[in-house]
Amino acid sequence: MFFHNPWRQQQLRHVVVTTFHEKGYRDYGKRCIETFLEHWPADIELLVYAEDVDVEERDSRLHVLDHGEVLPHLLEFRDAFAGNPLANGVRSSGGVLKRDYRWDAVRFSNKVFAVTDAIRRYRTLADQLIWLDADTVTHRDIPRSLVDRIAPRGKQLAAYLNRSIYPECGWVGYNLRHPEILTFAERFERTYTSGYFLAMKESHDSFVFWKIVQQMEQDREAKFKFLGSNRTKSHVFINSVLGGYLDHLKGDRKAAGKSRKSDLTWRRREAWWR
Ligand SMILES: [Mn+2]
Repeated sequence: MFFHNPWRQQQLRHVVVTTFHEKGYRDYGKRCIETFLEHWPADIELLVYAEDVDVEERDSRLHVLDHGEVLPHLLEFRDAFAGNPLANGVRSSGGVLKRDYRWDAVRFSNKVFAVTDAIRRYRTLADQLIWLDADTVTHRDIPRSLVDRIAPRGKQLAAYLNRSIYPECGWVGYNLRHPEILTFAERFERTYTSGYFLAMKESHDSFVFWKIVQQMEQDREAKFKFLGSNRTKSHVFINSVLGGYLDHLKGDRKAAGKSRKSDLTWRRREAWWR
């Protein structure tokens, strides 16, 4: 006989999504896939939006989509703003042209259009969609209970790595059962396609994500789950619960294949960090 146990949280269905281009595949994407297949629970699949690159790995848990084929809105967006320096990270400051990722909407739009496509694609097939940057390495078996525990539930539309500035969007858990999830996806995409990002203080995906979720919270359309810390400014990913299982190779850490010990704000005991 089976009893319904109200204390036991229901097991959720999860899917993980990422994207990379050819160089990214060689530099970190391949390792992201390999370590995913090695350390993630067997019932969780990885969806990859691959841009002009053949992914060599074959696995029943790995699904590869051709970026150029399935993301027509991204290609239209890039074409529309290709000639606009303001959309490509170049701004004039005191008469001098400066490059800065904070305004490189075209570069970071990859992530935006991939995640919005994945949200629509998996809307009825999974409960949580986890965006995971391809410049991450999974270094230890991830317990299924952890993935369930940190997932957004009920009125929470997403679970993200908050910090004192815009969040770290290398990991974002989206609640596919939330009634406003398609509204979120629509706004995320439209901020770019409409050109509205040009009027914003910064236009990379993390900043735009932050502005949209803050507005949704203020308008009481959705709540959110916070996986980070408001006291941290940088490296919130590896200093959160996620650091026990994953590393996030930001910037030049990609070449080293590992974050620096000095990136940790507290001592981690896992083998990876020793
Ligand atoms: Mn990253």
